Amino acid sequence: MKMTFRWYGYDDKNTLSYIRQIPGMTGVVTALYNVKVGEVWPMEDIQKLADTVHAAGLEMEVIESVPVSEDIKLRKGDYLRHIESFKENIRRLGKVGVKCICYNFMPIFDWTRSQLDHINKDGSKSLVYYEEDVAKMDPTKLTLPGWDASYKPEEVKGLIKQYQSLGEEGLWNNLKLFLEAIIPVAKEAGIRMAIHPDDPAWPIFGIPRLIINEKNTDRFLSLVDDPANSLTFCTGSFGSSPSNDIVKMISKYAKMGRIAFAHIRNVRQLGPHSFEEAAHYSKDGSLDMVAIVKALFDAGYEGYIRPDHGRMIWDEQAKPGYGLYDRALGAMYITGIWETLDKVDKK
Ligand SMILES: [Mn+2]
Repeated sequence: MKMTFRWYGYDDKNTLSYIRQIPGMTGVVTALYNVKVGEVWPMEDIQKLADTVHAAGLEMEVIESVPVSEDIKLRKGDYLRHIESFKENIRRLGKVGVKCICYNFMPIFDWTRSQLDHINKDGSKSLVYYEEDVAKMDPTKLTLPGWDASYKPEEVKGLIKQYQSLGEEGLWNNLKLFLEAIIPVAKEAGIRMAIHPDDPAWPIFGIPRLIINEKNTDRFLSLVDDPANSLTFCTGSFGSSPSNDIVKMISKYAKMGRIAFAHIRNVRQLGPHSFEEAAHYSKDGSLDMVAIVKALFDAGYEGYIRPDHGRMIWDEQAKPGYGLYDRALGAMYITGIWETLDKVDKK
């Protein structure tokens, strides 16, 4: 495995030199953040980003994310042009040594939480999702860091209606047609496409969500049965739902060779549709982190791992979920489990 760390580009106060100082770190997971969804990423900006990362002694083999436009997901408006842009972005990223692209197919709402600064018993702060609070939210006014905030409330309302009438089967069909267009390009560019599951792992605000459980993930992988069509296995997203057997799923997909990238984090499940993000340490949440890492190890996993959302600790001020400290602890914890498995294995 290769341990990586998300870096939000030049404005990220968690600098490349800080990231480089985390033991075992091989590279960053990043993107261009100033290009409109559906447009082509300028080659000189991609090259500059790669050069900057490489100059810091790190690799840039994973991009998270190349966003998929609502037009593509709905197959309306500018979708054909947006698909061409997406294909061109794959080709361009391949030219600077990118090996894996994370993306998602979540309608309108990216990851959703009811609160970003819930205070835990130990004084740290976490992102949480309480079903009763989400039920009271007005989805047209909702915005969270990292979301595409370019839609006005009335546009969001319109989009929700369009997804409701498209329905789950319609969305599956649009995803299949998208994959059929991009996977051959990715293969040619030497890139594995790695879809991120929907977060949380159930439909919200009455709109369909696809990558939420084992059955749907099986279906996704069969849409284009090729290693270039793979997963970003996010333990926290799938693990938001107690009905998902995370260890079974990660073990199965790793053995199939269909995990290109893994987001490893822990969650405390509070019910079927409520959870709190926890420290990576197994005892702090509901997931068995050793069993999760062991599943990858036993499958001979050679893909990328990054610690996922961390808590806010030690008074750090940062983008919710993306402070330096707790994610660095998470990275070391995962690396420690991996090293232990490796050394015990060789005895
Ligand atoms: Mn994730």
